[in-house]
Amino acid sequence: MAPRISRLRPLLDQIQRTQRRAASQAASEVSAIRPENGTVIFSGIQPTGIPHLGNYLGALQNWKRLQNEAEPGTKLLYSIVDLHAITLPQQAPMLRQWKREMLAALLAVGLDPERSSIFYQSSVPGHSELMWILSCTASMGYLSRMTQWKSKLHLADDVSALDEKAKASLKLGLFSYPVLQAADILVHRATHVPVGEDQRQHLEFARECATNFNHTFGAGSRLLVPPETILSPAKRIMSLQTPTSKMSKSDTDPRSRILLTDSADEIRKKIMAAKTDSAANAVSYDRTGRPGVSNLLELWASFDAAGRSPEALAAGMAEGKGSLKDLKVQVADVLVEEIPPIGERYRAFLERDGGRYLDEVEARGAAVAIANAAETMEIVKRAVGLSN
Ligand code: AQP
Repeated sequence: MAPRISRLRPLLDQIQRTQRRAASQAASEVSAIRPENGTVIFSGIQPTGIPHLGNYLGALQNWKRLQNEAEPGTKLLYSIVDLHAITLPQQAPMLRQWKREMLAALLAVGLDPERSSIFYQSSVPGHSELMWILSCTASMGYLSRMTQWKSKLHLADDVSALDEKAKASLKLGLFSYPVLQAADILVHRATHVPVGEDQRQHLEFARECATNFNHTFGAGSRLLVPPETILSPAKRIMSLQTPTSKMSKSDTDPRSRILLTDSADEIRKKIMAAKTDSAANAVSYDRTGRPGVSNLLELWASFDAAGRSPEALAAGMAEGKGSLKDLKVQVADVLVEEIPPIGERYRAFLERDGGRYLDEVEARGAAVAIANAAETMEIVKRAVGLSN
């Protein structure tokens, strides 16, 4: 009997680890909170292009809601994460331009610099300083199982960092991206992090980094704060051209995404050209079987004033015998009402005071973030033995 159990031991351990991880993940996720005194909200976005509908529905809309509902005493920190952007090759003039454009876009969606601190990640040295300290205890095995570096390099999900294929293209910065992301969150002692569903795995890693650090250097006391994830109600928004992949700034096909700066005309053209399927010319919601049609229904539902679900919208269309073309016209109409006003505000912010307004907003946000990060770094350095 004993030898059989010992053979099963690795499997049992693995099952227990998976169960523990699922339980801890469920405990660390919420769909909405009302920020109150003591809450610290942090989130980031890469300056790798103009934000699209996926960024908006998966993250930015939630950032604005949290800001608008925050009670006095809540800290709101939103970072344009330029150090993350350079984990893939970037042209320097383009990166400089994208940083400013992202700042203008965040203001255009409704972030208010009087209430939210908006700053470039590279303006706050604490982010990279804490990253180094965390990377001294981060597990290569855990990082190797992360999916983002594989999807960025178009590698299979089961590839390991030591496989020949991965070694040929994988850079250390891209591999250790989740450690920097953990540092971004932990250096600000964020209690809550609003992100899209695609970031779930990284947030779990950040919690693990905080717990490990507290265990190693603080005898279990809360030197670093394990953050809770606030998942946006909008699921992952998919590419309009390949609806099995997520909508992304770096997709080479510009027709795959709706930018927050697109004109009404551009929006209509992209939606009318969206890939659906030839299963039927009627509308039905089936995320696995009909990803293109379901993505359009989800976009519509995300803006529906009556709050109807994608299933309810599909049922409503089927009753009226709506075709896929009718669905596209409907989705385009909804988006044309919502998106172009954001683009107009974006252009006004870019030009305000000859561009100086954006510099001032960033400098103010960075000053708050530098002071906030410095408090954590003092605690961390003392705990590790780097300072007295
Ligand atoms: N398609 C999506 N659906 C829902 N949420 C999304 N987010 C991104 N794409 C979708 C959320 O947007 C926030 C900022 O993301 P990011 O720019 O930091 O990085 P990303 O997730 O890698 O976004 P992109 O657009 O795909 O950028 P590139 O092409 O540069 O990698 C995050 O909260 C993310 O969840």
